[in-house]
Amino acid sequence: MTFPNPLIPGFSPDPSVVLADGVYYLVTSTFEYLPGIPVYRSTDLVTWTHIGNVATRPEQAGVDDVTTGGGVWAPTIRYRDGVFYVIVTIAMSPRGCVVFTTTDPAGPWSDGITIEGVDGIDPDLAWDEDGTAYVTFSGLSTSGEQMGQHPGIQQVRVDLAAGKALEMPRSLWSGTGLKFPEAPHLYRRGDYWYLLIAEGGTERGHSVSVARGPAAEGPFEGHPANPVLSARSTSRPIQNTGHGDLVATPAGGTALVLLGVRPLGLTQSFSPLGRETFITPVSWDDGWPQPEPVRLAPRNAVDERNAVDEEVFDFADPSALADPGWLAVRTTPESVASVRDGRLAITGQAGLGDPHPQFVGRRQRHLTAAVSATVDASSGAGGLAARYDEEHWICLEARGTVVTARAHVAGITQSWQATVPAGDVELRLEMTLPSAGFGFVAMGGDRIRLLAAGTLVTELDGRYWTSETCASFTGRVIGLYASAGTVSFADFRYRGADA
Ligand code: 6LW
Repeated sequence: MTFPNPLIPGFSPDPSVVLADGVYYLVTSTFEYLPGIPVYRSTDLVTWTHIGNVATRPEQAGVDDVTTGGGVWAPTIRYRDGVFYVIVTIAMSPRGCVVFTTTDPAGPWSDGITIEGVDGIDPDLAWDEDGTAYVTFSGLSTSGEQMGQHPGIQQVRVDLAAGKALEMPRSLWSGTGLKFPEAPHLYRRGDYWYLLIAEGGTERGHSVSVARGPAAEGPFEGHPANPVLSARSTSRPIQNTGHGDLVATPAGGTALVLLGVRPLGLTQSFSPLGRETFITPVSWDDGWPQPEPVRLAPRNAVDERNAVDEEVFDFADPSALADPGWLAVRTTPESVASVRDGRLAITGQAGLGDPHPQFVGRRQRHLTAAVSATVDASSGAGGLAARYDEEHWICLEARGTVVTARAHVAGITQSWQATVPAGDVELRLEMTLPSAGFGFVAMGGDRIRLLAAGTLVTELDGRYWTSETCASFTGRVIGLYASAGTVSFADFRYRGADA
C-alpha cells in the first residue's frame, strides 16, 4: 500500500489512531494551543478530514496559563462498546491525566475526568478480556519535586468512571536503555500482548521498540533486535521518527502512524514545520511487528492533481472562523476574533511577545508556501505573523499607511518599514526551500520573504523559526493578529506545495 507522507502535514506530533466500525480516527498533540486535540477522520488511511477537536472549551484543557510547550501532550484515542475515549496528559497543569469521551468523534466531547494516580505522560488505554482497564504510561514527572524523574514505563489498572487508579503503578519493560522511554501502547494480537514504546528522545535519536508477553501486565520480553525503527544516524529525508501507534489497514495488513520531521538542507539541521504525522507499513515476522523505514511521498508527488494545496478564507462568509483548523494561544479563536460586516475583526491588547496574544492562525503544512491577508489597520495595529511561540516569531504589522516587518528571536528584535497606500493592504509571507550556499549545496533554513502591497520589505533565513531552534514542541503557525486598537481582515489565503 502506497501512503502519502506526511500523512497529516504541519504541526501534528504524537499521533494516535483507532479503527472503529470500519472508520479511522486520528488525534495529535496541541500543547498551549486551543482548540485542543484535532480529530481527523478517514475511511482508507490515505485521505483525512479534520472533523473537529476534542477540547473546544477552555475548561476542558485548562491551558490558560500553561508554560510554553506544556499543555496537551500525546493523546491516545481508543474505541470500546460504542464509546470513543481520548486519554491525555495536560502537562505542567493541575489537570494531569484526563480522559475525554464521546459517541461522536466530531464532538462534542465530555468535559474530561482526571484520573488520579497516573503521574506521568503519554498515557495509553487498553482493556483485557474481562474488561479491566489498564493505563500504561511514561513515568516522567512534569511537575513538583519529582520534576524530570523518570522511573520508566509504568502501568496501573483504573476505574475510568471513578477517575482513579486501583493500585500503585508497577514498572514494565522500558526498552533497550535509550533515554526517555515513552509513548507506550498496548495491543492484544493472537497469543501475545504487545508493548510498543518510543525511546531515545523525540529528536534525532528517536526510535520505536517493542516487547511482547502473555498478559497485559507482562512480563514482557523485548524484540531481539530493538529498536525496530529509527532514522538515527541516517540521511533519510524523514528524521526523528518515533512515537508510533499500530493500526490494521483496510487490506488486512498493519501500519504504524508516528511522528517525524522534514529537516532542510544537506546537514538536515532545521525543520520549519515541526513534528508531523507520518505512516509506514508493518510486516509481521515470527510474531514480531517490523515497520518499514518511513518513506517521503508528498501528496502532490503521489497524485499530481494535488500539486498545490490551496485554502482561501473570505470573511464575507460568516462561518469562515468555524473551520476546525484555526488555532489560538491559550484561548479559543472565537474569543480572539469575530466575523462581522464581511470581515474578521481582532482587537489587540498585547503583542506577539505576550503569552496571550490576540492571534488566530493555521498550521504551515508545506515547506514551500505563500500566505497572504488583506488588512485594514486604519484604527489599530496588526497584520500577518508566523509564530513558534512568544519568543520566536516574525510579522508584518500594519498601522495606518506604515507596515513594519519584525523578526523576533529570544529577546532580539529587528525591524524594517515600508509605506503603503491607505485602506486595505495585502500582507504576504513567502516560504521557499533554502537557497544555494557553499557552492551548489543548499544549507540553512528556508527563505522567508515578507511583502507589503507587493513590495519586498525584507527576506529572512528561516532557521531561527524551526523545531530545532525553538525547542517548544510545536510547529510554525501562520495567522492574523492585532497588537493595538481594532484591525479587520477581508481574507486569509494559503498556497502550499512540497517538491
Ligand atoms: C510527548 C512525549 C515526548 O508527550 O514529548 O519527547 C512529549 N517526547 O512522547 C510532547 O510531544
